[in-house]
Amino acid sequence: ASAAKPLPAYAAWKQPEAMIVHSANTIETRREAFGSGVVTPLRQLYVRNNLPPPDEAIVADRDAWMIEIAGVAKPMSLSLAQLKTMGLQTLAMVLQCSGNGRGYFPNKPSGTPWQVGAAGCVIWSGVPVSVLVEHCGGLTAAAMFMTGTGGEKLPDGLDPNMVMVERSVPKEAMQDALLAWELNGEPIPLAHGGPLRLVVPGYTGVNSVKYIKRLAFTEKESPAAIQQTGYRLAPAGQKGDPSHPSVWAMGVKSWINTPNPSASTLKPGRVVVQGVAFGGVNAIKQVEVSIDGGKQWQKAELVGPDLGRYAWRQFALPVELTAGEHVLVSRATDTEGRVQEEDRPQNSGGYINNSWRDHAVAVAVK
Ligand code: MSS
Repeated sequence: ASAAKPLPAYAAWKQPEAMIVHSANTIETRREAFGSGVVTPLRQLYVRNNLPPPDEAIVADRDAWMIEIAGVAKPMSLSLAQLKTMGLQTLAMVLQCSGNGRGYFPNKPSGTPWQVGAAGCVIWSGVPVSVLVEHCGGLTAAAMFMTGTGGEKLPDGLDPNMVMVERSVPKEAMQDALLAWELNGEPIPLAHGGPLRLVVPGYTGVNSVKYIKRLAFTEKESPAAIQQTGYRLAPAGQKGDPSHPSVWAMGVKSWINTPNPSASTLKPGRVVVQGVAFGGVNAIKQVEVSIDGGKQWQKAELVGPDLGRYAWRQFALPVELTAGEHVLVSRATDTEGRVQEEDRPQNSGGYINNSWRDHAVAVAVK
């Protein structure tokens, strides 16, 4: 491994031993750092920014943060203080980058080669978007998408559409979405989108817009490049365009965190294979584990608290490992009967890698 990069100033409070710093805007949780506490501690949660984050000054007076609401019967501007008077919901969900697992694509798509750690299970508190919409008199008839705009200051002299973080999701996704001001019981740190963030449970991370300054119910998808050409499932070798599916809902996925390849030496005998599983928009029904690379499977136990359909479940299976090499894999099934795929979906961006085979863990027992 090359020399470790330091954590950037805005994320200097992260736990360095737990993180892989790919760049100042891409910081991953190490596979071996995921514990068995279900909720990912903020000091270990990954960070991904498409633009450098705004100045820390935006979280100095959180309640003064303003958001504009459009595409509703009564468009309005609201402060965070006002949002806090409207309602409260708390939601546990997997926050996962669209490109998590990109590092396992053999053709090396451009973008951060995330392994498993561009994901975490976190708890948001805020006002339900549905409550806000009701407060604003309901959606306009033309509304088809929920479009969130990030509050970054854009570089001068560039076409805003080329750089801004503005994402649209189908308007149905508003059902369980929140405008959140708290993360794991703390005011949302700047690194994770404070003072106010749109969170869209079951969808990939890019759809949960940080430091949101505008929420609009729009007839069309955002004209921003990040929506039109970025985050599209384009065939390998092709550039994304609006004819390719947008990267929206996550699929069924699981992986093993313990034991892991960095475990120095494992002795022959009993070991508890542990990992996490989630179904994107659906809850997890079961997880199977194989210690022979996917030839034979055994049902694992779902352990720990069930924090709802958008959270991940931990699984555990005690197994006997004999001396030699073992390839450990897990495969999840959601409540709709969808089984985690064996292969990754080939696409030029390296998105949505749910392949159980790619997430295998090879361990040497001696
Ligand atoms: N938002 C904004 N505003 N900006 C940016 O850059 N990014 C994305 C999201 N949101 C952004 C936003 C992404 S892309 C992701 S993943 C996420 O976010 C992350 O988160 P955190 O908190 O972890 O950092 Mo991929 O799909």
